[in-house]
Amino acid sequence: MKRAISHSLLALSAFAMSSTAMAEPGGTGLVPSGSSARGHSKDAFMSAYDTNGDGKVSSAEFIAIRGPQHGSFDLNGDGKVDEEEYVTEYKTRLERDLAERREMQLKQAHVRYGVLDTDKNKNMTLAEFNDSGKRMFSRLDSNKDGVVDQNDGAENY
Ligand SMILES: [Ca+2]
Ligand SMILES: [Ca+2]
Ligand SMILES: [Ca+2]
Repeated sequence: MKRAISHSLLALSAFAMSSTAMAEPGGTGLVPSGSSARGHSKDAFMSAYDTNGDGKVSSAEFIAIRGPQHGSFDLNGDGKVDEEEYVTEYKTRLERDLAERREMQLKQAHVRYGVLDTDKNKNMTLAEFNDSGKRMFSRLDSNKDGVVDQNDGAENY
């Protein structure tokens, strides 16, 4: 049973990762997609600027992207980017990312419910809820003394 649950949790995280990966091509290609999550990482830099996909970013390749990137911020096309344009562009991406994350989290809540509703009758009884709680508790209480405390080595359930 323990094994079955960790498999479904694995499946869950694999699902989460594939949803994120599928969301990536939705980006403009000009601005690092998902940069809000990955920050200033080299990976984000490479995926944004390595346009010919040879695993290297030459300074020419880098500069070639900067112009269109600046243009993507310049919403009124006057060749300059004011603060509002810059923040609006970011806000648009942020809201898209949050909407995708929200959808993913809700899908995961449905998956978790499926795991909790053991007999799949679309009602989670207290007994079913407690079964899941017992598994959680017993995984954390790794020395099996009936108490979860610093003497238990398990870091997660
Ligand atoms: Ca402008
Ligand atoms: Ca049920
Ligand atoms: Ca314990």
